[in-house]
Amino acid sequence: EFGEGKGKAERIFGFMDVFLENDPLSLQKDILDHVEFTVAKSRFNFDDFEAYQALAHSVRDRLIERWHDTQIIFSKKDPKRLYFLSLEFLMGRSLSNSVINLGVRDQFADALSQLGFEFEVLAEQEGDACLGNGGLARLSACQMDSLATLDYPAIGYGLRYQYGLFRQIILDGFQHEQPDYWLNFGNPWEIERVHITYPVKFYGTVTDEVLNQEKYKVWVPGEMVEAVAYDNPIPGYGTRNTIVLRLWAAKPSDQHNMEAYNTGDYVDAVVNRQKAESISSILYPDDRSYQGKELQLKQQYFFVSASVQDIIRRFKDSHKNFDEFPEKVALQLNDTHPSLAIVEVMRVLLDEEHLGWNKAWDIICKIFSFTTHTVSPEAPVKIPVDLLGSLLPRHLQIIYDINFHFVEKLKKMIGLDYDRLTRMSIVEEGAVKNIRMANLSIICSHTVNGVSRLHSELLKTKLFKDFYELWPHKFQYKTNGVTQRRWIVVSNPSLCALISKWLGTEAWIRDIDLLIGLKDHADNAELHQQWKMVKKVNKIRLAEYIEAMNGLKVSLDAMFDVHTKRVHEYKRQLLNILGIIHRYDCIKSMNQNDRKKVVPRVCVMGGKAAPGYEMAKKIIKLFHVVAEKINNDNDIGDLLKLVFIPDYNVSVAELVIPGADLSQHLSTAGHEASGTSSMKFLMNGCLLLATEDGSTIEMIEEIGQDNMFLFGAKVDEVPALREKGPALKVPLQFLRVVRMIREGHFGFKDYFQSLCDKIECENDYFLLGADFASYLEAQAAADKAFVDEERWTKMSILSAAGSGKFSSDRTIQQYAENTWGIQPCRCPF
Ligand code: 9GP
Repeated sequence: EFGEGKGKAERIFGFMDVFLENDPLSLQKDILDHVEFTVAKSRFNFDDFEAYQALAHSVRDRLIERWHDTQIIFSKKDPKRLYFLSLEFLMGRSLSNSVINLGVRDQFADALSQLGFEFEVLAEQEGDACLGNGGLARLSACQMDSLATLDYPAIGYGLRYQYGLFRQIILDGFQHEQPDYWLNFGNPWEIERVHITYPVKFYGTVTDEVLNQEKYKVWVPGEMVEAVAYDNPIPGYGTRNTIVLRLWAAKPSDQHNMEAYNTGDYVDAVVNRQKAESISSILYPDDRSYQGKELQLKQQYFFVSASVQDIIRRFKDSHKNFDEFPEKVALQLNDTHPSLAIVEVMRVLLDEEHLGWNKAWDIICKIFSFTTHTVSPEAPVKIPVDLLGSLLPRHLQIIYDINFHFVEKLKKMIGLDYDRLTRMSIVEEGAVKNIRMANLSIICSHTVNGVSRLHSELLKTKLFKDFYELWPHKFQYKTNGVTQRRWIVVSNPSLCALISKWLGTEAWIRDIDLLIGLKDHADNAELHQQWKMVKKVNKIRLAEYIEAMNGLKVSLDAMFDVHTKRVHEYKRQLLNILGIIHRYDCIKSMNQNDRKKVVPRVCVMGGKAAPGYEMAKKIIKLFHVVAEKINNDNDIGDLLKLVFIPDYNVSVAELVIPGADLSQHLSTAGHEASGTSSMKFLMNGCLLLATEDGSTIEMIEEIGQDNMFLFGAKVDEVPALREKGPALKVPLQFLRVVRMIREGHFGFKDYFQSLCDKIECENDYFLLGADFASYLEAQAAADKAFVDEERWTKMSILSAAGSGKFSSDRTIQQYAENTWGIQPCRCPF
């Protein structure tokens, strides 16, 4: 039979394999075809951007072909599928990643060079797809790559925002935001599916109807919007499997606002239809707090409703009833943003499929798993009941019903402990009644995952303690990981080649555990030499970028010390700046002899502050004023240079990370759920200067604390330090650097007072003062290690060698086995 065993299947796939050829002539013909007919330029006259577009379309053809083949196998074998629901995906660029995963990078490069183009130059033409804020969103992208590579039958669902994450512009050292209308130049990686659309309903009323003597609820909507699918193929590496990320865009529906039509107000009706598109137009730029704003809630429901309809349609295509639904469907909630999916599935099963409460509830409890990405008690989403009831009246009823059943069951289990019952209820009582999306997600999911071991402990002992005590079996953790395909193979080709050479194989690109083999060569002088060369090549690349961006020439002999991530008080970019001021102050007071011993540093910072986050914006400004002073101090020269990289995004990260010698991860212990950028730095042989927080604790186990620069209070020490408040002793150096800012040493004296107050007078919640001395010690240890080149290189090799655990391949495999219950389903070659 087709797709099984030998014979016909292999013949068909054999034929399919030659459907699109990958020899230079065929590739050139494909590219020129696309120049002529897709880009509509003469094949005798086209520029780099047009060549990029044609190239992207030729690659896309190959992705589509493999995706179709994968679909055939999935349809035939009907495995249990994972549906990964996430409101954010930070995909970055697709070209290089795709050709590498397809295994046609060199072939395309050859074909292009014969046409007079350079692959690397064309790759630079691509813009970034920034459909997400930070860690959570990039994690989703890495996980999609691993799902495809490991042959798991999965589909990602999200929103196709017209405006991605804002572009950060720095003017006079202040952050300004500009809209990122990323689709301006088209997006060759997506396929618009005009025939895959679903109506999504909002507002209206719920009525009772009787069918076959049974009472049913009927939701009569007040507004209808159409969800249109845009498919983005995601190729696996070393496999034919190509899965899809399906993003929904909102379009007006013919029945958009029934009332306006009925009243005959034509112009209003058209304006309202246009408004429909705004649902998927903008990504909310705050990476932590999601308040229950109406448009945000509409976005959440819009993408959830379309995805659920799509999932149920696919299931019903090949099944007669819902008996097998839990054996075929796993739904992953990436944080609480998609949690309305629970209620939506319940609504469909009750009101449209008429399964009855018990059967529907039984299904719900078997299909959902939930991962939370935060440690902040304020972060979990709460939706005001009034808002939810007006936008989704039927969903509110269902939530109340779920809560009623839950609380009744809970009373039987724990008795009338009203405090606990109140804490665990889905409905938060108070002046404003709220729906707690985290409680809903925990109650309805079979598994609740944290993103590192420490995070999971904090969930169990603090954030979700009540639930953990009730259902300890539900709580698991999967330490985050990142994909080595993007973060080594694509972004650091020289290191990739070196690793393959020393391991004698490229197999580590799919099997990251092999990376540990580098450990055997950690003392090899020849490897040291080549390892240093690779770092140098990447530092040159970064230095050139810095010069092009900031006009600043930096010394390659300096330690490139990088701190790049979203700007947050808890991530303590401010601690880094205070450390820099201290370093500057020390150098200034040294004589020429002592200065010779100073390790020159290039301190690189990058990251966006949420537009409404005043403190974070002040931190960015502070970095700039300090940079201005130090960089223009001729007395300092190359000993200390500061660089802010504006608009830090995935493709900039691909350039910055390989060029870093040292990277900083300074979150106050207990605040970073996991952290993933540290994993990317580690894989690139960059040494970490970090607190014992999030996944760093597991890194210490893999790499050894001697190969890292650790500092700061540990998570169990933090509460006692906070307790001390103003009585906490802080080092004199700390007081001195804060005073320098207060007294206007760097200008903008008044502007920075509130920043200084926060760390000096207002309890210093994130403990900068308490951790300052040990931070400086860790910095001094890093300086000391850097001057001993061979020691540093060995530490760097050991960092990369020990980074295998932090591949998203491991994370995904654990999810597949322990949470989703899915099996690989491989497309034959
Ligand atoms: O802050 C966490 C970060 O620690 C984690 O690595 C990442 C992926 O799990 O998620 C981040 N959280 C968010 O981006 C939003 O809560």
